[in-house]
This record gives sequence, C-alpha cells and structure tokens, in this order.
Amino acid sequence: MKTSDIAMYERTFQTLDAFKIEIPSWGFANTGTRFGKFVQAAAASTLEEKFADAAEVNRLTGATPTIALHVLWDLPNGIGDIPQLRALEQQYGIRAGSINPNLFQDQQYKFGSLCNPDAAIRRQAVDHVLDSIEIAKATGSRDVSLWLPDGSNYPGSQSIRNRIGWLEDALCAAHAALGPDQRLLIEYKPFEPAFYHTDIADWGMSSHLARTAGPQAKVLVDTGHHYNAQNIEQIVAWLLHTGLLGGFHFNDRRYADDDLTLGSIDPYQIFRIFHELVDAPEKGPLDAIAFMIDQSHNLKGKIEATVQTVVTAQELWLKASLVDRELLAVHQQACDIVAAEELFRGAFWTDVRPLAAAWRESRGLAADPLAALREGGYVERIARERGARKSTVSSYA
Ligand code: RM4
Ligand code: MN
Ligand code: MN
Repeated sequence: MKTSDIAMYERTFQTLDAFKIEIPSWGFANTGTRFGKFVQAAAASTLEEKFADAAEVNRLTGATPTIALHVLWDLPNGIGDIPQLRALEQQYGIRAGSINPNLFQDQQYKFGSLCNPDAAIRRQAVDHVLDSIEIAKATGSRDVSLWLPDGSNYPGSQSIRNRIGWLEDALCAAHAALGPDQRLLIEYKPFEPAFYHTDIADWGMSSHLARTAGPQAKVLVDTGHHYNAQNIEQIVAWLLHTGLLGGFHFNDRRYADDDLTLGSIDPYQIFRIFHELVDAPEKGPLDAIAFMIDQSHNLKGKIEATVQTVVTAQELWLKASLVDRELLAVHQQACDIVAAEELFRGAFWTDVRPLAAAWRESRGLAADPLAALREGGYVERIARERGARKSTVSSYA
C-alpha cells in the first residue's frame, strides 16, 4: 500500500470512529399514516424490545450508542420508569438519548399546547415539558427536544401574535428549569397537523424563540420539515454562523413530512448538509450538534430500515469528509465555478463503500451490516416471539 493510501485509510477510520447518530425508539414501533397502519410481527411495542432492537443496530453498525425516547410512548409513568430504563441501559449497552415531550396526543391539545388560548391548558403543557426536563436529568440526557403541533386551520380563527407571546413565556419557563449541562432543542415544521398557520413554522421562528428562551436553547433542523426546493444547507450554514444549531432529525422526503429513510430520495442534499458540518466549530458540549434520525418505517422492516439509514449516513459523512477543503477554498476565491463544483461533486461520486467495509472489518464489525442482519436471523426470531401476542399500534399520523 502506498503511504498516501495508508494516510487516507487512517483518516477514514478516524472519521468513522467519531461518527455517531442517535436512533429513535419510534422507528422500531408500528406506525403508519392517517389512512391506516400495516402491522409488522417484528415491530417493538415495549421499551425493552426497543432497546433490544437498538442494540442489534449498534452491534451491526458500531455507530448508534444512544436511543431517542418519546415520553408518552416510552416512559408513560415518567420518573417512575427510570429504574427500568437504567436496567435496560445496563443489559443492552445502549444509553437513553434525547428526551422528546409529547404535546400532540392528549385531547386537551385540540387547539394547541403551549400556545393554547386557555391558560390552564398552557400550564399543563408547560408542566409536561418541565416533567420531561426532570426525566432528562434522571436519565442523564443532555437534550430535551421539543416539537409542537400548535397552529390553526382557518384564517382569522386565532391571534397569531398572542400565541407568539405565550410561546415565549413557556420556553423561558422551560429554559429556567434546565440543568447547566442541558439544552432545549426547538424544532420547526411548516404545517401538519395545523393546515393554515403553524406557531413554529420555520428556522427564523425557532431562532427567535431560542434567543428569547436563553443560551441553552438551540434550533433543531428536521430535514423533512421544509418546503419543496428550500435550500436546507444554507439554513444550516446560517445556524452555524449564529451559534444556534443544536442538532438534526435526519430523514428524507419527496412531498412533505414523509419520514422516509435518509438519502433515499436525495442523497446529494444530505451530502451538502454534511459538507457544512464537517468542519463545524464546536465550542463545547452545549454547542455540540446532535445527529439524530427521525423516521417512520411504515412499510420497510424496522430494523432493516434503521441499519440501512445508519450505513447511508456513514457513507455520506465519509464522502463529505473527502472534500479537499483547502483546494476548494482556492477555487472559491478564484471564482472558478467548474473546478469548485467538480471537486465538490467528485467527493460525492466517490464510491466509499470499500473504505467503509475496510473500517468495519478493522473494528470487528460485519463488512456488510445489511447482509449480516439478514443472515443473523434476529428479525425472524423476534417476529416469531413478538408476533404471537396481540400488537398495539401507536399513533404516528
Ligand atoms: C413530528 C416531529 C417530531 C416527532 C414527531 C413524532 O413531525 O418530526 O420530531 O417527534 O413528529
Ligand atoms: Mn422530527
Ligand atoms: Mn416530522
């Protein structure tokens, strides 16, 4: 092997060693659309099953040590569920990751949660966020990741400006309850379930709210939560510049919040986002960028889809790290459009799969995680065990 090849392998191996991405507990559960749900025998319905599945993904990919939890779905008894959670962490070698409050399922949230015109309902919603922060303290989770369903369906039916004020108050209260090492991530989404106006509809609104709430509040970018043709990497660059980027929910989309597997529709877009992040300045843990997956595997096998996603993320991250940034800067400065673009695209078109396979083998992982999953028989075994009981279907419309 040439010296330059050895150096390249070393760089690759370090890049992949450092790359971790959080998987969502709900990616292993039965989900669907508002039109129906197709139940899978292997789907997880208990917290233990979700931990077991997460451990299988981590065993195969070496990149997923933490699992994101949704409070109502995974910890319905709140703090009371922590002893069980701790035991599962020990047993499966997977840690609890971000904690996601659920402000979208209870009947009282019909007209909103933190932005509900009824002060008593707003109070209940704030209390749920405060409880979620306490849960995060108990699990040792840095991030509490907030997404609201709030909005309205018809013009004139709500005061948009009153609701901004209520939201500011609620987020300030939440921020005040954070521990010194905790963050509040504020997610945005243009529509759904509200169809006319959504209270936190874009990154500008999230940025304002994060600044208002306090320094430990940051913006969460869910790649599925943008209008068609929106330039997400530019948003990412702005959030980096302003020090407000808290993390990502990665997935792919064609039409709206489709929650398809990462890179399945437009891998170049993820590459372009990753390019902005490869050299992202990090001043400390509170400025870290959380890489999380937020997907709903309605038709694909849950574990297969998750492994496929993680492997795709590793490959795209590796491609983005191959961009010769010094040379790119020279081309950019000289306004040499074609040279810059060819260098950039060249990294994207590089087949990094052999490099990734070499890294896996050097780390005692299966060279092809998807093939190893198929050969290992895990999915068949859990399908037999879990399929025997009546399954519950969570709502994720
Ligand atoms: C939302 C949003 C949140 C996720 C819920 C289930 O659209 O993406 O992050 O927790 O779905
Ligand atoms: Mn999300
Ligand atoms: Mn979503």
